[in-house]
Amino acid sequence: MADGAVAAVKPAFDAGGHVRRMREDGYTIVEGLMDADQIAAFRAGVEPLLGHYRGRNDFEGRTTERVYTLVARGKVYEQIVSDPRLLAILGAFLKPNFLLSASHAICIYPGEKAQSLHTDDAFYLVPRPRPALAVSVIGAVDDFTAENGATVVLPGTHRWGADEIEAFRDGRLPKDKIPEPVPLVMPAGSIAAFPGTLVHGAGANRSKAPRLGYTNQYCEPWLRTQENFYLAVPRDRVAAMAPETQSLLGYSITQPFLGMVTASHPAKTLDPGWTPAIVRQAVE
Ligand SMILES: O=C(O)CCC(=O)C(=O)O
Repeated sequence: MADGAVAAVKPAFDAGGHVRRMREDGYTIVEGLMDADQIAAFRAGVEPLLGHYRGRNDFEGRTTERVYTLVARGKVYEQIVSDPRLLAILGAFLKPNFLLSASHAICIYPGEKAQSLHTDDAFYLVPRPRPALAVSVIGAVDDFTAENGATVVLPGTHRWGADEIEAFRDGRLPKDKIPEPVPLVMPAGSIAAFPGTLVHGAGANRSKAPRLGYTNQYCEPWLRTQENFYLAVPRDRVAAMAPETQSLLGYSITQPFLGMVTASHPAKTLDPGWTPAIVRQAVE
């Protein structure tokens, strides 16, 4: 597929419309990415893991709990990471064999304050304005409301240059240059997708119930990912995943040879009995 083209998916799904909204407004919402069974499976998978930790800093959220490496914690998480509708949208922004960069559940408990507004690809030090080097997905497992901490976005800020970003961060940007914040109110099962250049953050949870959601973030295949999935996910688990998910986890080659394993394709490491060449070829 040509870079920037929109892949074909079921005719009823308007991937091109979502891509257009992301380019124009900086975000889009896809309702129904998870059905009721998937939502139930999502909850069942993370509930035993919740209730033990809190964020270690204001960014993670001190009244927020995150479950990292979500993709490898059950089938439903693999499905949502590589849903064909989502891959069609992502393929319009990122080069073939783009990677999963981060995958975690985010449970925002009542009383949590708003997360500081930020961009998700700020650590890739390529000057702005620029095309996104990453695309973020935020998914709703509970309904997202303005009261319970729905993600807040500043539409159009994906086009901001470095000067505007810095002035905004330092509180120097005139108020009339800052777009009205939009809470991403959406029903459970929906996702919001936006380029990594868009200013956004989790909202404050002023409700009486936790807000369960998740983020899956994707990046160009020539960039370092936030989570190191090669080390985090045992190879036998990767071997049992769909080829699209394996590719997202880095078991793919970016032309001409980024990602090779001792001059061979990384997917070969998923064969039973594979041993590294440096072990096989060891000289006594
Ligand atoms: O949970 C959310 O609504 C957004 C979280 C977020 O933006 C982040 O942690 O980078």
